[in-house]
Amino acid sequence: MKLKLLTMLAAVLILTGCGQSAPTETAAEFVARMEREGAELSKEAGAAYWVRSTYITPDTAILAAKAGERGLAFESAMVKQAKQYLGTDMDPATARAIELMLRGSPAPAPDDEALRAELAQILTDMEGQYGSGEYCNQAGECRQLQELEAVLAESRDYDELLDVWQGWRQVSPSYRSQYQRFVEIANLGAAEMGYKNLAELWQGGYDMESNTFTIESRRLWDQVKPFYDQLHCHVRAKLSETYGAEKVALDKPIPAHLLGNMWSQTWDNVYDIMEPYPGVASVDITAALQEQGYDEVQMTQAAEGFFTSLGLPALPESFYRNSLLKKPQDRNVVCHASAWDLGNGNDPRIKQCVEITAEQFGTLHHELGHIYYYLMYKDQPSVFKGGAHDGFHEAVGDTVQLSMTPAYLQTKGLMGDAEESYEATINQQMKMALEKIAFLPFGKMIDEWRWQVFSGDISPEDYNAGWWKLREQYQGIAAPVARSEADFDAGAKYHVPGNTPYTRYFLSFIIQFQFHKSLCEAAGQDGPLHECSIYNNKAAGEKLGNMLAMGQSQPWPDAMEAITGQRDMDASAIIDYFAPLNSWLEEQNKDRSCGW
Ligand code: X8Z
Ligand code: ZN
Repeated sequence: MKLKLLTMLAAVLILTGCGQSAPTETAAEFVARMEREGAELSKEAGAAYWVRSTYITPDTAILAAKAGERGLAFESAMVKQAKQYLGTDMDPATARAIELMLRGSPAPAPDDEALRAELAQILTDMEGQYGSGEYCNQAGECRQLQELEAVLAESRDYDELLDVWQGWRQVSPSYRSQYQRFVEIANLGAAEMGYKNLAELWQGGYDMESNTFTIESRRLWDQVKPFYDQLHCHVRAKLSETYGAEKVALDKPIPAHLLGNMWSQTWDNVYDIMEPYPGVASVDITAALQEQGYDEVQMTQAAEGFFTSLGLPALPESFYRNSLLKKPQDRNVVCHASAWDLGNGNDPRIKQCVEITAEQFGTLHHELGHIYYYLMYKDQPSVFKGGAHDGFHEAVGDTVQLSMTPAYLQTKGLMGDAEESYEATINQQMKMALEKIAFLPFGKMIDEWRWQVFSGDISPEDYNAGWWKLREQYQGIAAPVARSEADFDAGAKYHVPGNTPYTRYFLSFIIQFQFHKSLCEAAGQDGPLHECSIYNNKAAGEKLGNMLAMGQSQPWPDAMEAITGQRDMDASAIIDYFAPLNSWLEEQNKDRSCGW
């Protein structure tokens, strides 16, 4: 296999006298060839990665790293040749393809065999360590991430929460030095591609200059920050009532382990503490799913049912055969949920250790959103298979969930009579805000940290201090116990060892409300946004499906226009959506002193 690859790479380039390579093909021929060869290679890489992620052993590490190495070599050769067509005459589709090739991947390797191998191995290894991580307490009981997360969600015992919060953070220090090495190598790769560093490459994936994008994402954060501050103020006050002012001080950041989530990224698990009007219109979807005996497959089918109600196609039969929906008992897998576009669009799968809970039901919709994107752009050439930008890909399944209103849940038998009152609205909005608004600064700060790490503004000696500075600045939360540079708390979040860029989720949480608003208009609903459901509406489904089918063939503002009629990302839809809660929070906070 290796031999074949090297022959292929040699064929890509003909060396000229001065060591510069000159293309022997037209740009369109080149793009067509990359399409064929890339498809072959991604078949192999897809198979290796899938097996690795669903079967973590030293053997699968070797296979995945080797496949990764070949992928990186292909990418280097492709980029080298693609560069040579810049500024030449090309038809628009070829020009777009060349532009996309030159964007690079989240971990570009330098053109050096040894460094490529090292990079592929580090990436495989870090993800494997995260996936098989466990915390064994002093009594010798060992628990994996999902069990620890369940404690964070359910326990209200300060010390028990602290124990699991700290416990999970004992896994990541072991790959801190690997992460540092990853940064060095990938920065070299980014530099070879013509970027200042990997930060500039990551910021460059949005059809605009890197620095324009950073300004744009800051603009969106500034739009939503006042609302976040209101929510933070109220949540801190309630936690202080629950745990006492000596544990949760009213003028300080919130201790990170009290928010119901391992990373304090969404706070809806502590809704019970926050419920504005106790007992009004309580919804317990977890209980409903469990009482009705849903299993993993039935939950997935229920999520599929939402998409098909919009007129989108049924999932292929292979989806259920090939997906991993249940955590295997006999081996380690990467449980962090993901969607896979295998078999050139014909074999889409998800990998999710489904538990029978409302949260996991939400994640299933999220993952199917990715799958429906794959299905809709299946006939595009592979370079155009991708979200209009990565935030679009993340937003599809979440957009659909915004239509899971109490009225919808009632028709599905997952909720009793939907009560309609001001109190019911505020309760429901609180629950949603604890998920959607609480997330925003987290969605923003993860890459703020990585951008600074890649650019060198945060040096390796300051990884952890830099992390907590941003956690405090953006989220207003603090570590509950002293941290040091022996820790690697950023690495305790999947996307850091998994090297998945995170700004995509920040963007998604904003644009999904824009999508929801426009799809509701297409469905002819003109009531308040939080009451709208596009369930069963074919006009909304068609609008969504048409946008998805564009893939990344056009710059994202075109896709945004296709679905919303506007060309910008904009937070006014999310702010409108939560208008009732925003006023309620302002009233609650009027005599409090907010901020940290
Ligand atoms: O990682 C995910 C998905 C897979 S793309 C499950 N999400 C982010 C996270 O879990 O941190 C979805 C929302 C945020
Ligand atoms: Zn996702």
